[in-house]
Amino acid sequence: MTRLSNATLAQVRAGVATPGYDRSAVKSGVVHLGPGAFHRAHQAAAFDTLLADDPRWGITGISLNSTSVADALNPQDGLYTLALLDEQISYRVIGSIGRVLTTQDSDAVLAALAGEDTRIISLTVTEKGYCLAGDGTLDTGHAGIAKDLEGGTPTTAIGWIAAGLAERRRKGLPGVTVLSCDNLASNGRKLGAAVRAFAAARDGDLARWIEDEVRFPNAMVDSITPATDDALRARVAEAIGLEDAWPIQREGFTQWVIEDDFAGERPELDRAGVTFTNDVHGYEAAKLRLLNGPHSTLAYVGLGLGHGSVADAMRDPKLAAFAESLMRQDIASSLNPPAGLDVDAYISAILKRFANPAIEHRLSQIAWDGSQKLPYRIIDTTREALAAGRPIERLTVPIAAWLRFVERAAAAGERITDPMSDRLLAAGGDWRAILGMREVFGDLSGDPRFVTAVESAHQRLSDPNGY
Ligand code: CS2
Repeated sequence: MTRLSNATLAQVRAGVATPGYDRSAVKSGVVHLGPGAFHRAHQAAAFDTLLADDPRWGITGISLNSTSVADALNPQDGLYTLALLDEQISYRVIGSIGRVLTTQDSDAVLAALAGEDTRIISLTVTEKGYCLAGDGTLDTGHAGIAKDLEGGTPTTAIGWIAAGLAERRRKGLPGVTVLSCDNLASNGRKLGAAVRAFAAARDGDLARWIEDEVRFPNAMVDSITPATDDALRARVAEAIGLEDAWPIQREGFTQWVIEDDFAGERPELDRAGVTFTNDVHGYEAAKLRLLNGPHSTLAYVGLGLGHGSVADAMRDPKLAAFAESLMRQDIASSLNPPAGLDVDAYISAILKRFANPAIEHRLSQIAWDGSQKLPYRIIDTTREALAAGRPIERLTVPIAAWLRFVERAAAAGERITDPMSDRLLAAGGDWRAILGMREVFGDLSGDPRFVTAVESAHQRLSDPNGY
């Protein structure tokens, strides 16, 4: 079968949207670290819409740890298909990514970061890619950060951003906007502080230049994006009439709220449905706590019950009702929603998205990196509930279910995907040892009310249905 590329774009079957702009006129205004499925489903689709009006916002992707995205997309001139999984599935070929570099080609990566046309450096590197300590500041003891601080070719996202900014300064270029698109509370603030701390440890003048010239807006990103599988590849080949090595799928819903704090010109992403605001915090907390928190709950409780996907877990009436009570009774009271966000309606919409039967979103995928995700998703809410004197019985269930998940893996001699996996599995038989890990639980580790509530939930979960 002929492969998707610039040369074959005109052969894409009728009914599939293709870039309605001249790709050869597109400039690379965005350099994106981590062009994985979420980026290609979300930000790249928004820039694709914008490119119809303004050719200055094409994307250069940079893969930090693997060549697989570059290998799949470069032979396709960066083109790929996005499947939107609503009641009716629709397909759209996205053209905003021009090329994907890998950090093996370090000169090209540096040149892209310090390109004259580059105005935004964005990133989706997941929670662990920020190399933060438990208090949210740069973990200078992190092996990658320690190595990058010594100099040489960077290995971490933080090291690369600092190197790119140093090069921009050396070349006399203006600063840029560094835009975090990961699910961390106050992602921009934390990233900015981490990059400045890294720079300060190497070059005080660079740190001051960053302070003056570079902006790090907070942002909330949302769109459910299950991993690509062979079934998707086959469906896409059928729909577009060409081979696509790495199509992406997501739900129809997408949301991107960005703090209005840019270095220089702001792309008119509002034309692509993006919201610019001065108060991202309210949106961010609502999304992390009401979507990602229950997602992790369905994952850890659901896996214990043998469910495979989010939609399967939502077909379990007891578990679906539990998730809803958690959201409406425990999490909603922790929020300070922005004006205009109707929390009840937001919860109903999320529950409907979870139940979407067109989406096969594996619970095992969501269960990755629990030590990094739970603090933002559940533990912050639990801490605030305790401080305010609200009950925490339900909130401790996902935490206890995660402990059970680690225990099961340890007992079966299985690996888990988590940067703390070695320590977690070593402690797997002793949940108290895990609860003592302050980088995950912070001060709650030493709070007897918290430990007692987790112990009781853990006990109840000796029956997977006993939550
Ligand atoms: C999920 C998220 O994998 C996970 O941990 O909770 O990827 C979730 O689907 C997105 O944040 C939705 O915007």
